[in-house]
Amino acid sequence: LKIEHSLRQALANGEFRLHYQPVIDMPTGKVCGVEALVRWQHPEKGLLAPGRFIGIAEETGLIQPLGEWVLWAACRQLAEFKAAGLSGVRMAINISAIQMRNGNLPLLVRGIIEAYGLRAEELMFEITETVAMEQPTETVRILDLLHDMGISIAIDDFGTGYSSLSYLHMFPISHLKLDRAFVKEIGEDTDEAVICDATIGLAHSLGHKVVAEGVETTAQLEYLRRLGCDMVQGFLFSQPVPAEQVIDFIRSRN
Ligand code: G
Ligand code: G
Ligand code: MN
Ligand code: NA
Repeated sequence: LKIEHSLRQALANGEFRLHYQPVIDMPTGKVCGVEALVRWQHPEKGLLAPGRFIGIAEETGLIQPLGEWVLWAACRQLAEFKAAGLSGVRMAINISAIQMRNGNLPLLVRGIIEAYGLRAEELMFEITETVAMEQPTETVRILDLLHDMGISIAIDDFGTGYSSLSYLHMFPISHLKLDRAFVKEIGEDTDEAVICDATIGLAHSLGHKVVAEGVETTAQLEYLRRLGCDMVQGFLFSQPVPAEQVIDFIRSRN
């Protein structure tokens, strides 16, 4: 209850921040997108990672206004990237299960896009497998509306949930984000490396692009390149950083 109150205060006081992690296009090595990751600049505790508050925000329903703030902030930042001359950078935004059940989401998103003069094609929404599995009928309906607008849909943390690729064909997805738990084991002759290989092959045969998360070494990068992985993100390139820093990073590579 106390944390719920302070989350509410934090929203009112503007204590949330977005950091951005670049997503690298494998063939060209250029930055093709960024993922927005929320942080809480707590007045006493410092910068808090989402693991500390997203769960509570979901339980208390505060994820709705927080998620809405994230959408506005990420889209405003994308408009600023473009105004600063950066092009071809897609903004990926994490969407919680609770937000996906809000039938108003497509209209809200349309309003934000229009307010900042963006194109829907410049956005990607990341949902976890578990989100997609809960209330699949309603989720499919909302995802179809977002997809019809032109927004790309990615399944996040792929491989950690319960879904199978055969089930996911119901959803209008274009990207799978391979969870970093699998990437971590690459090069060590493990089942996880085999799973990486098989997942990329299956995803491609279904027409999906694959983004590998948590790439930390050049050995992992080169292995993923040989497997035909389309995009990568991870500490090898950059941690999630404030907008000014990600702009410098993009300028230095593109
Ligand atoms: O930034 P960090 O690596 O600590 O993020 C941890 C997790 O928090 C991410 O995997 C993501 O699922 C979740 N997360 C980060 N930002 C957001 C956000 O804006 N909305 C939601 N719903 N989840 C987020
Ligand atoms: O949305 P998702 O749950 O995938 O959020 C990405 C999380 O993974 C963020 O919390 C981010 O800080 C973290 N992360 C991103 N790149 C790396 C990496 O290379 N290594 C590790 N250990 N964590 C990473
Ligand atoms: Mn994500
Ligand atoms: Na992830």
